[in-house]
Amino acid sequence: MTDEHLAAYPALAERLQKRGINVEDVKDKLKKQHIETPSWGYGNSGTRFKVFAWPGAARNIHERLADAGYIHKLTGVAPSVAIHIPWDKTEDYSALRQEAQSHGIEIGAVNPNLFQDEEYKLGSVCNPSPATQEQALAHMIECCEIMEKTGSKLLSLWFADGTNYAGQDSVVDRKHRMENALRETYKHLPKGSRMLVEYKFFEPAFFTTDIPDWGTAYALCLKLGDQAQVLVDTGHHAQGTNIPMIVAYLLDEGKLGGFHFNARQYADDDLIVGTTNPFELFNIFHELVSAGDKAKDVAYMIDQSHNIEPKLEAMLQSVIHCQVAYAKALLVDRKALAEAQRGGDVLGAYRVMMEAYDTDVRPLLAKVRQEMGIDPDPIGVYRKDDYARRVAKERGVASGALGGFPG
Ligand SMILES: [Mn+2]
Repeated sequence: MTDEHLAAYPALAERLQKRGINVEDVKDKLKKQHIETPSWGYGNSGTRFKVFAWPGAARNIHERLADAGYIHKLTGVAPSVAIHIPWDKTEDYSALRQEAQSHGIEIGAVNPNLFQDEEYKLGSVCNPSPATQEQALAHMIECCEIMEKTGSKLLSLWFADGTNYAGQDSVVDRKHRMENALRETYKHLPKGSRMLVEYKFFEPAFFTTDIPDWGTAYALCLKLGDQAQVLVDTGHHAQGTNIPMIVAYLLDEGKLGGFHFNARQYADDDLIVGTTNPFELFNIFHELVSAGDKAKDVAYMIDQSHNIEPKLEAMLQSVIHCQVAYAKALLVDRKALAEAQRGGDVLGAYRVMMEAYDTDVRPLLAKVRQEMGIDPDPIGVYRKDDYARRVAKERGVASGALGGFPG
């Protein structure tokens, strides 16, 4: 298969060049793509019904770093790993940073856990109890300190806060508690770092959610300042929501901080990105490419829960799907698109998009990988390699999961 893709590259390159696409420029951009994988995606996690333990699933932060390093080695475009505190808590964060570097990766976003403590039953920062609010705030500040020590530039916040029944709590009081906690945390952000505020329309709360949508997250970030931006998790919207349009709006306002990529069929399913939603993902990347420099600091992170699929292979597949979507977006003939738009040529514009979307970019990606000095077929290498077999033997089948799952 790989040889076939590499053999098909010259013809594809010629065809693209004829369409006015600068293939060298496209390859350059693909080589610089950066997809961050989550530490929690390498350990056992699953659904509320059952967590199926995977032989070789990472049992601690050290194994999670090794796995993330392995995915980066195979793909060349996953040079950082997001961590979750306290799941990835350790005594010496400078040592953790060095350990990550020894695997060829850096520590990426730091994610505080604001949903697992007993005290958080009625919420974390929005909890009616001042003591619990304090506890949640102290944890977020602790995560800012961890950012300093690990060299992380991102504090990634998701709150499970909300209510389940009418009258349970004052929506406005909760709004004020959220604003207060974010304002206090913002003061502790390391220099040059950013706070990413994630939203989710429901779950675990089912009546009100304290940050239910991008507009609420955006309003909070506007009040906070330049270091606060919105994080778009692709699984956190009502059915039918046009996510690429949200992306375009936030990008233009300078308020798109990053993504949590995953796919869904029904709600926050956390499936492998690009499986159910490849066209949506393409349109998201089209908006990112269209935004040019305004998209230069966007953080691309994967946030998934692999329940029945092998952890490493799932992560590999996810990174590859992000590469495919970005590659296709880079092939959109922007001149032709602008002309069609100016002329009101509805279907002409649509066909420009589809010309890019329908292009088989596998030869292009195989060539990019070859030029990066890695194998053009990461899945093939993974399946032949002994890494997964070796860790299955060394680590065995771990009992227990991380317990719960971040948004
Ligand atoms: Mn998320």
